Amino acid sequence: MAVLLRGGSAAATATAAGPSALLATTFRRAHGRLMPRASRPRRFCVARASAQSLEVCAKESTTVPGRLGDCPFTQRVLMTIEEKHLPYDLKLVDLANKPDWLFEINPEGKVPIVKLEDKWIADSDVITQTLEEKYPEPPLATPPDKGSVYWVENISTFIGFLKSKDPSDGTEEALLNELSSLDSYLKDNGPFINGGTISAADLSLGPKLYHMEVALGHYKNWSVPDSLSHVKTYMKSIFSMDSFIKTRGLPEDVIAGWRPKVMG
Ligand SMILES: N[C@@H](CCC(=O)N[C@@H](CS)C(=O)NCC(=O)O)C(=O)O
Repeated sequence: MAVLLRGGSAAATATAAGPSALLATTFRRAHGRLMPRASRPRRFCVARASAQSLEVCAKESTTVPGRLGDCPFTQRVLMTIEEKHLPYDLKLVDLANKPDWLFEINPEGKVPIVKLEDKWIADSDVITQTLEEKYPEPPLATPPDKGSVYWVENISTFIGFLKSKDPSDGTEEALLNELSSLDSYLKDNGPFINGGTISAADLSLGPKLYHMEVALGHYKNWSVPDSLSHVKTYMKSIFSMDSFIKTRGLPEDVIAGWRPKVMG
């Protein structure tokens, strides 16, 4: 697979080869501008695929083949890697047509999966914790008392409201209650979960709030009320981070991804 990340958006081209075959032809993701694939001399491309790059298996877009998809767990991992300024190679996986090698490296057949020191690691919780241990600078760990705040990991009420067909079933109210708690928390402790600096909890929550915004905007014509100003400012801050913009899925992919849940 070859990866091309330019400017603020992520795009990638991929071969159907397995993970080890991919490494030899992968452009190393580095900070700064990358030249278009066609204009790169081949020997240069191979030379840049160093053993130090992290390999990241990520969901492929369902609307634009060869582009990074809309998985919030993968985005969390990629934002962590970006914030730690680590080089990486993306391997896009068509989750509707999973290759055999995916199950070899993760029997659950899920992404994200990251290769660290020749070992494949699955699950965004495990991956981000391992990255923090191996690459402690800059530190991103959220102190346990703040990171364990219940809404940080879930925004579970968003899915209930998204799936709801009955406007009076209380699912919107449940989401608003959850967001109100977050708003109060951010008002007293913000602007981020750990105060003035971005930390792991924000990198987990931000992509989920993006899914909430895009999916509820599309399917319910709903947005976070202006009264929850701290949540709105929080979302704006995270959504404008370079690491977020570079790793986010297209709104079309987010919408397509939630369609079965909405229709089901
Ligand atoms: N707990 C996992 C969840 C990962 C996950 O559910 N990934 C989705 C894509 S967003 C996936 O791979 N789905 C494929 C499937 O369930 O078959 C994590 O945090 O990494």
